[in-house]
Amino acid sequence: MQEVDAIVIGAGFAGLRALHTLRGQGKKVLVLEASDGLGGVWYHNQYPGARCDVESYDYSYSFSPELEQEWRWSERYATQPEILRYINHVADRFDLRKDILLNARMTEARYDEQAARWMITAADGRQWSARYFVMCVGQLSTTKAPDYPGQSSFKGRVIHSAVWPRKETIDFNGKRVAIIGTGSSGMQMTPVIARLAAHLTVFQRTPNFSVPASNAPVSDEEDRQVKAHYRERRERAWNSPTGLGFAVNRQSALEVSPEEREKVYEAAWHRLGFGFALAYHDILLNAEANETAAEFIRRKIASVIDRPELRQKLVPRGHHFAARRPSVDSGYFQAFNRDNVELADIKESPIVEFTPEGIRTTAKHHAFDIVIFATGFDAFTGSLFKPAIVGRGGISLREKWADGPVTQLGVSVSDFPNMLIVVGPGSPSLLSNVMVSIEEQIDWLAALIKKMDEQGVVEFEAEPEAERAWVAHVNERARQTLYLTTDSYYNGAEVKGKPRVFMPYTGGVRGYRRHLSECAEQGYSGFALRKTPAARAAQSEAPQAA
Ligand code: NA7
Repeated sequence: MQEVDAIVIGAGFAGLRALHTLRGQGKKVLVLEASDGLGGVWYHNQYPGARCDVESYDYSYSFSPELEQEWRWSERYATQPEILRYINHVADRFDLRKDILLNARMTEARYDEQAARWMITAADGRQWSARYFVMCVGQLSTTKAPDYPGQSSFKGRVIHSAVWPRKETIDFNGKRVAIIGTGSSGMQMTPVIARLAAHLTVFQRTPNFSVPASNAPVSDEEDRQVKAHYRERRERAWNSPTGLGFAVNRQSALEVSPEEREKVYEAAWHRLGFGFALAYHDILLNAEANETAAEFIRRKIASVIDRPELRQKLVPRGHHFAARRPSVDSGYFQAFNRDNVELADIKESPIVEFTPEGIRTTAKHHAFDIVIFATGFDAFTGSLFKPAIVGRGGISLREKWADGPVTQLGVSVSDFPNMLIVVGPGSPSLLSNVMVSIEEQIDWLAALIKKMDEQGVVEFEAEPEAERAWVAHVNERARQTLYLTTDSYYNGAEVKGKPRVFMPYTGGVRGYRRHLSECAEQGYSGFALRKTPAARAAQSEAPQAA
C-alpha cells in the first residue's frame, strides 16, 4: 500500500488547486480522478453551448500572477472547450499530471483511528494510506434523470447533458431532437441545437428566470486593462458577497423611484449577467424588492417572444427571481421564434411515456431521433454519498448526514478527522463564484496543516458543539433570505426523499472568509487538534488490565 500525505479526490478546479498548494508545502499528494481526463464538470458537460456564467477573468485561479498575465481569455464568458484548455494548461504549467491518477475511482475511504490515517480504496482494488483526505468532487457531478414508463423501448439516442459523449460529435443535422429540462444546461443548448436540428422540442416543467449573458470577445485593450489591475479586481471579488468582480448596490430597490430603478435594471440587464441579482442589495431579502426585479425581467423576456401563447408559458411566475438558480442565456427565448422550435409545457400536459418512436404527453405524441436529458444533478451530497466514506467508530458519512449535512464551517465533519470537503454544504459554494470559494478553503486547509506540522499535531477534528452552532448559523442566515420560499436544489427538493435542508451558506464570500479567518486566528476554534490520535489517547487513559 502506497503511503502519501494527502489524497485528493477529483481532478477538477478544486483538486488541481489542492494538489498544487499542498505539494508546494512539501507534502506528498496524490489525486485520484474517476474519469479519463482532467477538468471535472468541465470535462463532462461538453454539450453544445456549454459556457460559464461567471466572467472568465474571475472564473480563473488567482494563486499565480504569472498565470494570470500569461493566459489570454478570448470571450467575456468562456466556452467549455476554452475552460478545459485552461485547466489542461494549468496542469502542464505547474507539472501537476505526474501526481494525478486517471481512471481511478475511489470507492471507499475508511479512517484508521489508531494510526490517524485514511485508507483509500479504488474500484480496481488499489489502496493508499494518507494522513489527509480532501474531497474535491464538486456539487453538481452526480447526474439525475427521470425514469419514464417505456424509456428503454425508445429506439433513438438518449444523452444526458452532463455525460456528453466526448469522443464523437453528435450530428443534429436533419434530426428531431427533444431537450427535457430548462435549467442552465437546457437553456444554453437550446439556441445552438435549434440552429442545427430539423426540429427541436423543449420540455419545460418550470419556466426559469434568465438574464442575457451579453457575451462578447475580449479585445486586446480590455485584456490589457484587466491585467494591469488584476489584483484590485481580485480584491473586489474576495470582498464581495458572491465572489464576482463587482460591487453590490447598497441601496434598497424600494427606496428609489420607479424611473431610477428602471434605469439601474436596464443597465444591469445589458451588463451584469448573473450579477443582476445584486442590482439592489435586498433583491434576495425582500419579496417586494424582488418583485420589482422579477417584473422587469418578465417584461424583457416577453418582449423578445413573438407568439403570445408562448409568452404566457415561457415567462417565469410562481417563484421569486434567483430564489432558485437563474440562468444566463444567449438567445434562449428568441429560439422559440424559429419555426423548427416547439415548447412542450409538461406542467400543463405531463409526459405519459416514452414509445419506441418518441415521447407521449397527455396532449400528443412527439417523434424524436435524439432525446437529451438536461435534468440536472443530485446536488451537494450526491457525489459525497457515492463512495463509502467511513469515519470514527465505523459511522458512514451517509449515516451521519441522514437528516441533512452537518459541518463545522462547511469544511469539516466530526467523526471524520483529517477530512476536508471543498465547496461542500455549509459553505457559499454554489451561491458564489466557486473559484473564489475553492481557493479560500484550500488556502485555509494548507494553513491548518502548516500549523499542525509546526506543533506536532496529527489529527484535526470538528467539535460537535461547533458544528451545531455553524448549522444553526447557516439556517438562520438562510431564513433571512427568499431562498426558502421555493423548491430548488439548494434545499434538496430536486431528489425525491432527500432531506429538505438548505445547504449552501448565504452569508456571502466575505462573511464566510471572516469566519474562516477568525477560526484560524483563535487557534482553530471549533476543532480539536491532537498530538496523538484520539483512539490511542483514549486507550492510554483506559485502566490497565491486571
Ligand atoms: P438544473 O438547473 O438542476 O435544471 C434541471 C432542469 O431539469 C430543470 O428545468 C428541472 O425542472 C428539469 N427537470 C428535472 N427533473 C425533471 C423531470 N423528471 N422531468 C422534467 N424536467 C425535469 O440543472 P442544469 O444542468 O440545467 O444546471 C446545473 C447548474 O449548472 C446550474 O445551476 C448552474 O450552476 C450551472 P424543475 O425546475 O425542477 O421543474
